Amino acid sequence: PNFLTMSYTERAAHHTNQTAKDLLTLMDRKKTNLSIAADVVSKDALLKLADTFGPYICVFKTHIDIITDFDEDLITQLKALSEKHDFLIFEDRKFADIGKKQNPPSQTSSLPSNIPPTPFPQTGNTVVHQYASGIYKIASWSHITNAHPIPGEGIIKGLASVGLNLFSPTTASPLSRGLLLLAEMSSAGALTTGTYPSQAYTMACKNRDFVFGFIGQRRLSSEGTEEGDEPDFVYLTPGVQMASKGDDLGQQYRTPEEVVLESGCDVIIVGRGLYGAKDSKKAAEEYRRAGWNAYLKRIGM
Ligand code: 5FU
Repeated sequence: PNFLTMSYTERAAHHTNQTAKDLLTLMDRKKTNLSIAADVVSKDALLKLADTFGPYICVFKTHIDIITDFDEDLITQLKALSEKHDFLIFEDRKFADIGKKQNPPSQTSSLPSNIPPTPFPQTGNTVVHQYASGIYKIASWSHITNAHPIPGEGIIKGLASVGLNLFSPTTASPLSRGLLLLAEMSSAGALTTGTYPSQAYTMACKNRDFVFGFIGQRRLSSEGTEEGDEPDFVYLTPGVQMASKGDDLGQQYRTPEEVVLESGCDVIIVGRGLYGAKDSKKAAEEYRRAGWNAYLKRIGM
């Protein structure tokens, strides 16, 4: 199948991960492939961005660790806004540490008996805790998160042991999370070159229950896969702006057309181009329309 010319909704059927299905159908339903990079440092500012840009976006991208006055009420309110405006939350955590423990059985049995059991400590290591625990408990509220493939496949296994085993505390129904691998970065001099993206691709293919896409600058080819056997992935692309070509710290910008039409990516992630604009709603509608028209052109509509 040629996923490039297929609608998002048609592609949803080619995914097993529930978050991927939810995202792809949401995009067509809401007619948007726009995501905001909400890089603000206070709770109020973050919630304001979610409420202002919520109607225009499919994904609200956070860096939760830059919020100076983080509290649990922020999460409660953000979740409510995600339901009100129909968008998914993506914590851009860029996990990059070890996943599975070398030797889980002996570690488990050596736990002192006065330490109460916690949901995940026996099966994984650093990223398991970073995803499930700490102050932010990312897995409990973020539909999507991402990881660098640099530590090897164990990072995916570790994160999946959390993200695919969650239950809603209120309804007791499963909450299947989704993971994106960082195949390429937008910044100048990024080391994600050579065989790096294709190795990320191979890792993703082996873990499609959890990994449903990439952060990247172009749709990756699947050399070596049998014809008709090619899996689909969703591509979310940062480094998008229409008015500027970059910043003074190495960010490199491309337009929605370049990203969606020429490079075959799916979701445009825009930060300063949106929250830096004088007229938020006008900018949101411009980026939404540019991204959406590029998609319609791509699928021949
Ligand atoms: F993985 C990446 C990447 O390759 N480039 C990025 O810029 C992530 N980003 C994020 O996208 C970065 O952390 C910001 O949150 C956002 C870009 O914001 P901008 O204001 O549109 O440059």
